[in-house]
Amino acid sequence: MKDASPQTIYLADYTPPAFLVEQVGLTFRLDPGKTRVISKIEFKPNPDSQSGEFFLHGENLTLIRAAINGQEVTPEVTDQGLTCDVPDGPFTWESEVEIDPAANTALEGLYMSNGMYCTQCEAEGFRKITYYPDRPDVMAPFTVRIEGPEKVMLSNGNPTGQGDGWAEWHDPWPKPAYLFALVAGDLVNHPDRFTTKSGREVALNIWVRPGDEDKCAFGMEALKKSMKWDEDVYGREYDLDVFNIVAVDDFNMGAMENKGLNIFNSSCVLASPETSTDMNFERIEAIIAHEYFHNWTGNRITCRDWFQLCLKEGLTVFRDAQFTADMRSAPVKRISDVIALRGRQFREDNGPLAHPVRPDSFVEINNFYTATVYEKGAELIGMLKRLVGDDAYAKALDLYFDRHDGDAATIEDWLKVFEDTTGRDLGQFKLWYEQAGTPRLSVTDDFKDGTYTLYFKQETPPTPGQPDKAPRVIPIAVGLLNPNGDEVVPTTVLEMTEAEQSFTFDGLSSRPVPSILRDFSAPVIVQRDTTNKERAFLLAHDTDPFNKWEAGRDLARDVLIRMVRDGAAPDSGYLQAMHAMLRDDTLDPAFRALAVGLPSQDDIAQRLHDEGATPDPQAIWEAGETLRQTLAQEMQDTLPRIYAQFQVTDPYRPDAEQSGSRSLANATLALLTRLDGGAQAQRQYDSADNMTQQLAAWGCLLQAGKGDAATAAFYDQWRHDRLVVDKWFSLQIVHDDPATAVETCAALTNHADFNWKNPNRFRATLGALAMSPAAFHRADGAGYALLADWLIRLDPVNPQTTARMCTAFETWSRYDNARQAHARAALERILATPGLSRDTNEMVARILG
Ligand code: 0A1
Ligand code: ZN
Repeated sequence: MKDASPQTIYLADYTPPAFLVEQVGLTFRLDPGKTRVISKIEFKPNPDSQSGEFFLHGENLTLIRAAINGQEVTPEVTDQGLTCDVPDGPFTWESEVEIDPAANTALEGLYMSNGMYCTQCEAEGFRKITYYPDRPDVMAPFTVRIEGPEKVMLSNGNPTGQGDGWAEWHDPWPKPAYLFALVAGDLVNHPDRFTTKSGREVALNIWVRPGDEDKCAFGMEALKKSMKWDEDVYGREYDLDVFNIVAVDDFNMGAMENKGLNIFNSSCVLASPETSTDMNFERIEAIIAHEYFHNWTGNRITCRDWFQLCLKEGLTVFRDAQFTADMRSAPVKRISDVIALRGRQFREDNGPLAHPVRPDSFVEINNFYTATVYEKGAELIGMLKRLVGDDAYAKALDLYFDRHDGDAATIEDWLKVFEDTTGRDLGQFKLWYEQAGTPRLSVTDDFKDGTYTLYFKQETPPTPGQPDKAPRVIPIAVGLLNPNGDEVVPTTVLEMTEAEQSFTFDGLSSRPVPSILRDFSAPVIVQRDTTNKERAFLLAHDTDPFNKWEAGRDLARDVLIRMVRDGAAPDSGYLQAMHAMLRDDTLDPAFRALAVGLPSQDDIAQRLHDEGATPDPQAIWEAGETLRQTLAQEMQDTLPRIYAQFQVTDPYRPDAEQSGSRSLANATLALLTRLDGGAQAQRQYDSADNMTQQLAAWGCLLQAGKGDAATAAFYDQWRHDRLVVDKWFSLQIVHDDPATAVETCAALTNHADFNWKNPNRFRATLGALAMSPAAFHRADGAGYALLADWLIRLDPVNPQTTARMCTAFETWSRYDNARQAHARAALERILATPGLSRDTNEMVARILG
């Protein structure tokens, strides 16, 4: 965990492994404080390697004995692993090590969560379990025997036997060590079955702690839908006799795609109407799909090295987004994804942590599970699909699965299947994988003699280590509307390849209104001088749902920026356009709920910063409050009607239709609360029979400063449910006045239920502060100081979660000198902490620049 001189690893230094593994046999003798792991591994020299050095990774292991071909050996052991002289040709390596799962608070390797044994091996956790070539290009079938008193003992693959105090598993599919998993404990299952399209019977299980059985049904349905969808859409079938999912409470990330044994953060699988919101249900469905889809994109075809992480993650995020779009509403999914992309990835790409989708160096790979690798990685797949067309995409994917099944592949392999399928040269497209930063796409236009011309210019600002950028290929989906609002040119994909390029449209009778970057066809920032009249026109007439929403968002952003920068009053055109949109019953309620929302405070801060201004987080928050108040007044006659119209009276279902209605009703309630002081919210709180309604109402009451009674009642009602208690911690901070949110957060860290070693609770509390810009960036630096105190405390316990939460500081240099000084002091205090982890050290050093 601690490393005095962290080393940078470079993509360019990749060399193939010296030895390959033919078979792995593992025996675990479970004991919380001293588990024994006995390994028997068949190695053979790799003909593709020049190096004959036998090196096995290993960290925090006590070596008890080692043997080669049955003869005891004494390897040279360091804190990173071991080396040993080995015979020429194939040989059998055996070792026995002791590990201490109970002391493993970092949650990497084998650890304990509420008395249950659990593993997390991605990216480099397996080396904390036993000595092994812990790199993704070493793949082997595993046989695992688990010995212990636990009721349930699971590993990858198919069960091959079990008896009193033991269980055996065999995974026939060669896999890298990062996909290894073991779970053992007092678990109960929610069972089901699935028959694959070729007739294979698969036993499905969701394993949970006793008491959580009633929260598995939704996840199981999501799993079966995912299995069917991957057969129907990608022709991918499941390949084992069992598929197990386990819920654990202590987990650094959302979930993990271990072969045949997916492990989930309990927040990402357990669901019931009383305890989970509509958003929780949708997220759970997407994460179950994501992990399941990894079986082909990640497991059957894995990554050659960790620089290729986007090969599995970008593609799998893209696939899970397609799945959600098919299961629910495609436009709503697209809009939500773009909101998230701008909120997390654009922010990353425009700050000190910017890195290419395929990075070319890292110190700690755990720090590169980022929005850039995942979400921008998925955008690249979407662009590729748009450029080659749906049919060629499908053919290229078939070729990818055929050609690379069983491989540890690279981005070059991925692009080559598209080149071979289409005959296109994707050399320029590859820049998207290699260059960091969000391109700015400036647009001007011109109309003459029936010809309309669009002029584009692309420019990507410098990012760390990359001062100059070459032009990329950008698919720009465009449609044209005539002044009556009719579409005269339907969506056309323009392929921009130059730094500056123009495209013409002939035969138009009047100057059209352009709808540019439809469906958000590329992850770029469009810059265009336009009028609010034109934005309102597009909001009313655009046939592309994404750009219709985008027009409203552009309007809102413009209004907010004028309010913050120039002290302007809210623009009446915007208010009227929003009012018309809210009343438009031809529109999907979920769309209306999204459209009535405002751009994030962080988005406004970034835009102001881009304009050369210094954003004031408090002023941005106040402008948002004023605008919402003004919107509420503008719509006062409509709000009660919409609120009543979209009440759901049928029994609760977390589907797109019902959740769309609830999201519109609750967006309306938030505005209504600004007029009635919370009377309606209190009624909704008192009568709510599901978490979506209860939480929305409580949030409104908190916002109105009327939440005290509900806060106490909510805790009394839910104190036994850890996932709901996370919401209780989080909402009190998120909805607090920025002037007091830091103190509220600090007070909550003194609450008896603040189990700070649990990543979910830590994120619910400190993460909530970090997500509230006006509070976190408070002028006196109290937000920075509180987070730094806690990060310093968490780092020795859990470096991975600490390092991730450091990203709260990534925008620090946007703000004024006084704030910058406070932020720098907090960051330097973290950096000066003796024994700081490699993870946190790397993050803070990069953030400081
Ligand atoms: N591969 C998993 C997420 C995951 C990533 C990293 C981890 O530890 C560093 C753990 C899990 C996924 O994409 O779902
Ligand atoms: Zn993934």
